[in-house]
Amino acid sequence: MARSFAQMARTAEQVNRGVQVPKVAMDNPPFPIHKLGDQVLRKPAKRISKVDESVRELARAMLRTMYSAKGIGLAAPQVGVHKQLLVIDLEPDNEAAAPMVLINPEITSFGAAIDTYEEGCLSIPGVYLDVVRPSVVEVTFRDEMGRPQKLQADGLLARCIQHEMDHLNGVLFVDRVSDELSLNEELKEQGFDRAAVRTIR
Ligand code: K2U
Ligand code: ZN
Repeated sequence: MARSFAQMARTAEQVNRGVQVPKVAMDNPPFPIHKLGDQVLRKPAKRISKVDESVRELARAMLRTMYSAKGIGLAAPQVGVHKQLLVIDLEPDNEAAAPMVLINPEITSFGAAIDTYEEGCLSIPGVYLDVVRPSVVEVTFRDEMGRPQKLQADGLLARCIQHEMDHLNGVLFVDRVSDELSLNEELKEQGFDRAAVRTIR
């Protein structure tokens, strides 16, 4: 049965809009963000087998939670959902820019160059420390409509993708900080338990 123009227009609108939500801070965000020390953050996320409306609804709720916390990225384990789903929006002040939804992301290659960048994390508020990571990454993923995507990222996007993908594997940026003194100092200042860090290398 042929679809009416209105039905086609609605589908097109739905496809284009994907999971866009207003980029505003809410009084009661959909999810609490779990903090360093909570074992929820250390449990690896499972692959998503089917990208359906429930996955898009989860992405919308994560975006509302991320905008409310003034973040530019958020991974599902941070809100206690162990699914391989992350959202990124590098332009949180631009309503016209669509956020990114990465489902079952995999980094297929790292560039040779490395960068140092002062990272923060919505799960470790008040702690900002330098982390060294590759400058460029190539990543494959499914988007919010389940379409396979491949992306080469550099700059802040490459940094954010790596930070969020670590969350999917139960890794936190503080695990990658090499400056022990600053790490101990900042964690103590913010009241976090140093034992909650699982130093890599
Ligand atoms: O906790 C999170 O995963 C959100 C992270 C994402 C991020 C971490 C390091 C570098 C880039 C992104 C941040 O807390 S979002 C806060 C923020 C805002 C602007 C620039 C950098 C970080
Ligand atoms: Zn984080």
